Amino acid sequence: MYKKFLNLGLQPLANSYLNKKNLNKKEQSFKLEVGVDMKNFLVSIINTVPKTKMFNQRYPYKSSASKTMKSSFLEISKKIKKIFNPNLIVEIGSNDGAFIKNFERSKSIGVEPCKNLARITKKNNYRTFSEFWNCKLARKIIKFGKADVIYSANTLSHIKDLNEIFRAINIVLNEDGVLIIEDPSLLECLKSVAYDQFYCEHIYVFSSLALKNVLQNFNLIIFNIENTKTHGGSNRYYIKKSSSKKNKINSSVNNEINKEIKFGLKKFSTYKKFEKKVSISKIKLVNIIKRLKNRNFTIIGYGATAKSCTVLNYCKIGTKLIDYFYDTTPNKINKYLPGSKIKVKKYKELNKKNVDFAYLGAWNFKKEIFKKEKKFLLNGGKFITHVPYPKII
Ligand code: JHZ
Repeated sequence: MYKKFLNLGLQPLANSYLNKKNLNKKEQSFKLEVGVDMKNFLVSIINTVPKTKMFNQRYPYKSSASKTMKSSFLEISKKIKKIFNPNLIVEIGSNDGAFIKNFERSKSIGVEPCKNLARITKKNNYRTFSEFWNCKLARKIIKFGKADVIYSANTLSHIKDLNEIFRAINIVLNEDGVLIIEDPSLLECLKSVAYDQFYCEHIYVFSSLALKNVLQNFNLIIFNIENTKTHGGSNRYYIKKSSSKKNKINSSVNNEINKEIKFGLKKFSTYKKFEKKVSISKIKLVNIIKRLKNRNFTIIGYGATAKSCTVLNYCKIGTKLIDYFYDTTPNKINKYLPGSKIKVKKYKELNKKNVDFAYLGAWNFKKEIFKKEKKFLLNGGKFITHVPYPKII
């Protein structure tokens, strides 16, 4: 049972970009509320959307759209090869192949339910199952052998049925195999008031504490945790079957859990404090943008992220405040952000002549973006962010 601590209002589906012709059609919306299960400390959105509404043949997000993600996938791939040298690696949520392409075709299998994305890896001759991850699929996969490594970044947090996920993983994983999960960290999300980590697709924002509790129901155990910088601060969990004698549990696991407990993840008051910070963040962000708009500055959005959908709709920021968004993803261009209906334009290098301020929708790639927009910054251009608190940079 989830105890509600945050209400982010009525929200459209975060990745359902609108075409010009359906701009005036009523969008589907759902109540975005977040709660915590005080038994296992799992944080989840309360009303979930059926998976086929979110993940289908029109899914726009491509992992390869950022250099940061490509290099993060390359780094972890090298590490996996060096430490685990898998004969078979299975990736759950292979998207456009940003990770799996670092492995030999004969030694890898991708799973990607969004057909438009699966088509890309299939075309590159990677074995790809365009299906949702479940036990039925797991039984199909093991015809190719059991996996020494199962890798899944930013995907398991998107699947509601944790029972089905981990039962299927147990079917596919070798007795001494390793499951590596990478997802945004709840601790980082709360610390940096990144409330936009909550949207329809992010059913869970995991903590080590919660994941440990959930995994023990499936005889799975975390043996190593790494903090990574991706997506605003994520955790990479290395997990094995409890029966496996390989891979000793190292101190990172207790260290991370203790850090989380010390921050207060076991106390409901921590979550209520977060709620308060979120409502202050909203007021401050809207004030900054309105103040600038009243002075006739041009404000655009940079990176039409799924996260932006939560911010724009929760803060009621629309076309009167933000002129348009720039994004590098072909599938989003000339479409409109859900709910706020702000147009997404094809990315052009920022130019102080026509842009004064850029709101960072992709704040998680701040470093990469600032490097790319050095000229804009040097010429007096400014960014606006709401993470960790609303400010002009
Ligand atoms: P990014 C998606 O969330 C959805 P989003 C999903 N639910 C999830 O968990 C994460 O991804 C992993 C653009 N961009 O990664 C590209 C530029 O335009 O923060 C992307 O559209 N210029 C699966 O959408 C967006 O920003 C740039 O220089 O919140 C980034 O999206 C860069 C770096 C990015 O994920």
